[in-house]
Amino acid sequence: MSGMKTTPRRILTRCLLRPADVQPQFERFEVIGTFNPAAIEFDDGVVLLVRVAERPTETRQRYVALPYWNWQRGGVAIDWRRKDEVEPIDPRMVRIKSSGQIRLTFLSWLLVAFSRDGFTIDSFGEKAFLPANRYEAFGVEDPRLTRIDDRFYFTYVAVSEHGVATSLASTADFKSFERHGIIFCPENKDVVLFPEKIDSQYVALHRPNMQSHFGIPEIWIARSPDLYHWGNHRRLLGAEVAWATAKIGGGTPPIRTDRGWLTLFHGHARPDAGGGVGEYAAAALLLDLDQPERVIGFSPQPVMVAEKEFERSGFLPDIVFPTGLVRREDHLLVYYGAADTATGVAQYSLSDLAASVTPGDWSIFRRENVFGEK
Ligand code: MAN
Repeated sequence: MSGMKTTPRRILTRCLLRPADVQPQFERFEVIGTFNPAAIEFDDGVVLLVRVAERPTETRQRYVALPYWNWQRGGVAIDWRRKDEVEPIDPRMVRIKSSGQIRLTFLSWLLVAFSRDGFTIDSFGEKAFLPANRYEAFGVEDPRLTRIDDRFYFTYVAVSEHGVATSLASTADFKSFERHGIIFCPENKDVVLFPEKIDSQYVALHRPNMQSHFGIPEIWIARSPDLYHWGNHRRLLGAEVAWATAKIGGGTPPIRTDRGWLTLFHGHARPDAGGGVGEYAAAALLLDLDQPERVIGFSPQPVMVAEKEFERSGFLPDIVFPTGLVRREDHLLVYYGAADTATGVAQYSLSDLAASVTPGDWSIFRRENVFGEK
């Protein structure tokens, strides 16, 4: 392996939260996932917003239970469908044969959790962030928290029969939340906000999911004057990441470092054989501080792959999905979803992670990454 950068080692890994640690929110439901957490420094500790996935405990022979949020009545409901009416896709979803529509086998909401030391959960917040409108009927998922001035903003995925969109909400205290509506219309997820304005504009990474299949999903970058209206869209990263052949997406909201904006992104390779969902791994990306549309470099190989038992087995095995980054002096705490089941935290040295990034030989992509160039 001479000439190759060394892969940064995890200094420490902890499983922070498992489904058994959380009470279901809905009657006659069970928690099957506590994963993909947003995380940010708060009150001398860390606050997390954890995606909790629940499914009905009742089973009926020859039927599948498809839970949803009845937004008109404001409560959870179950759509029982005959098994011969649906086609199973993977543990997460089925396709309704008559309409071709996809439905989830679970419903997600967001739980507030507090940690003083960053490695253990001390308490949960009282207020749950539940689905609330027609765009959230199949759940609210995968939040990402960014502090902008004195307010905590979080993007989250709103899933419904209208598609997979990304919405924005905010809070000052994690006791009450304000919804700001959809900021990226379907299909778009993995939206992370930068913590500072650049040239008086907010900046976000996002991941449009094209239906046309001209290419594979890529990470894009956009700017906004007010967090609501997004424009100046540019494609940032995709096919040049050799190990992310099926999907790539933003992971953690970026943090400012001497070398540039540092963020972790995830990538997904299609499994060799049919059946499984395939591995999700993560790597570091550095963007220019003044012009984040310019990629300084990325780690050519994943810096984080599923290796611990709780990452290798669960609802969907072999998944690490970073969604939060907290800096502790010269270390980073990476908060992530493990196997679509649990929440983990992994500690890295900041300089190790930044050193894994190589500009590499991808000059052909550079021109289109420069803001203003065609
Ligand atoms: C994918 C997965 C699921 C998620 C849906 C809708 O299938 O990420 O976990 O529920 O998208 O967002």
